[in-house]
Amino acid sequence: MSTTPKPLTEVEHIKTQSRLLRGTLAESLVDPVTGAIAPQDTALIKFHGSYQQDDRDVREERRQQKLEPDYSFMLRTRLPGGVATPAQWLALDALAREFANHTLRITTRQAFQLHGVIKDNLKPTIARINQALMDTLAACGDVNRNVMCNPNPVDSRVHETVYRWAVRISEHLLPRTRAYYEVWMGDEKVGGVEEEPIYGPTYLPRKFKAAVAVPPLNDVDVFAQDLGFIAILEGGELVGFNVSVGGGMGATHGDAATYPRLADVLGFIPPEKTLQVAEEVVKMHRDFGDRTSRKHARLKYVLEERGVPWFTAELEKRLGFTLGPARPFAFEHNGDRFGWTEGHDGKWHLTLHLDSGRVADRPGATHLTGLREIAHVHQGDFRLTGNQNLIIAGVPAAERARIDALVAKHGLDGFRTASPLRRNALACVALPTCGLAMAEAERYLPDFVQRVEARLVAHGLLDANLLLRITGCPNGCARPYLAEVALVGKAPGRYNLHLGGDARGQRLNHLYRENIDEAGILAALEPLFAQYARERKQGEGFGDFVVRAGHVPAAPAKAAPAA
Ligand code: SRM
Ligand code: SF4
Repeated sequence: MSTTPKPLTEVEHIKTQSRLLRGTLAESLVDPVTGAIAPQDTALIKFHGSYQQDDRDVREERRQQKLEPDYSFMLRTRLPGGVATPAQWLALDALAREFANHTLRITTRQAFQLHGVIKDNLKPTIARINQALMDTLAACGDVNRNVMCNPNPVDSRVHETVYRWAVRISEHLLPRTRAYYEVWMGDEKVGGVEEEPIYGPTYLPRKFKAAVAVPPLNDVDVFAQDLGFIAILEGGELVGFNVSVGGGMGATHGDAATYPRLADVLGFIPPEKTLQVAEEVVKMHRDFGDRTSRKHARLKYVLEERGVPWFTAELEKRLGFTLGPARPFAFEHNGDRFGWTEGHDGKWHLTLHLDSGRVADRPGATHLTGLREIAHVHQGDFRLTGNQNLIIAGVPAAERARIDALVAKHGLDGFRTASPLRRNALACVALPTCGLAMAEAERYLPDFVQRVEARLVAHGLLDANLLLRITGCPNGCARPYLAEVALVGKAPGRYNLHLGGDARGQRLNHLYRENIDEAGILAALEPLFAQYARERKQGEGFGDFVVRAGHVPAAPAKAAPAA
């Protein structure tokens, strides 16, 4: 009996015909009839670091007025490890005010996003990002995305080494096409045959994400990544990495064939094998990922369906060497540490909390202006965290007072008074820019936190380090399935409530209540908070407690090899 092969997805055809990501982007950009680009180019522009969006707050009104949607573009930088210089900050700040919606958005992958850039302004914006020695290449699309790295320079002398590896992984996995420079910088087309040695002409079946973690901090949520490198230090030196493969968060409501998955630790490699391993894992995604269904195309499904032994054997065959046994490691938490800390070199680092990573000027909280003023005087660098926060890093002791004064003047000192709940919380962008949002997230977070804080106060729990994450849909952009409490958008004002993550990024939570509104969420949490206040053990997190108390099953944790 012959079976007809399933057809490739539409995006595969677009990539095939795109002449290595050029498509008709150049023509689309100069089409004066519409603020949009041609439909096939909306898939391609992602590889260049941009998404076409429209303002969903006015979508219906414009439809009634028979106007086209209010199109604009989101731009995302590629910024390995989230390190930016003050000059780069100032360049982005200027672009935010000149061409975008007067905000900068720090993402859950340590990058910047600009929202609201109209088509005519895309080219100058991208050109200026490049002039500031950053780019947007491969920030989105079916390629390796921004490589995350533990951003904290405080504890470890090897941090600089580890960060360099994140940069090298990012650069090694960049697409080689000149399309980006032709379309955005007006470079001449160079003659000869162009090739994509790693990706091939159709790139990957889907997005690919990599991160480097430095235990005991798992602030990059390494097990949520397609590919993870867990730094192993001995005697304060980097001796290599444990390699983890097959993590991912995205799911679709009502489709059991899609699910979040934690990566598996495959084994240990010395540092000099890092790029080879990264390349071969990417190539395995290229070769084995499902190109017939976008929902089933992530590497995690290859791992889950073919199994870890098969994956490891195939990887080792391609590498030509075997991985060593995974080395012991232990993660303590996946959050940020706020306030000032002194680094090993006597410099100081100040971690600020930013609600959902949004840098804006609001009454009493002039964060955009404040960080601009800080960038003008700051002598170190900025480090974007994977938790949407910001570290003003490398401050000489004598400069601390000046930074403190600016932080206070512009209301950036919220971290000093905010509850742990507020400081740790993440929310994805969602409405009004995200085309996939089913419910509010970033705009809802402050109100929701306030309501939960009131209940925590009532139970004497305001000091609890509760990890809350909210997303406007099940795609998982704020990695909600790792939170102790997560709201996953289902419809306007309605969410699925997930409970039971471990705040170390090593255990998936579980669906606890489905499709409930705010009153339902608070009512569901109320008895759990009461019981937690009565019965929590010393140092026990809320996620661990709800599992121990049997409110949700204990999902298998990604345990570290025995120390
Ligand atoms: Fe995401 C799609 C925002 C991190 C999983 N994500 C989107 C889009 C581009 C919506 C779209 O496709 O039209 C969102 C744009 C919203 C906007 O208006 O800006 C969007 N994702 C974000 C950001 C900005 C969320 C944030 O609040 O910070 C993060 C940008 C990261 C970056 O700098 O690169 C962001 N997205 C993530 C993460 C977290 C991570 O990578 O650590 C995930 C879960 C991990 C994973 O990939 O499995 C994530 N985003 C998704 C998915 C689901 C993918 C899947 O496998 O099913 C989508 C939808 C898709 O790809 O079709 C998506
Ligand atoms: Fe949009 Fe959903 Fe991602 Fe939130 S989780 S930014 S709603 S795609």
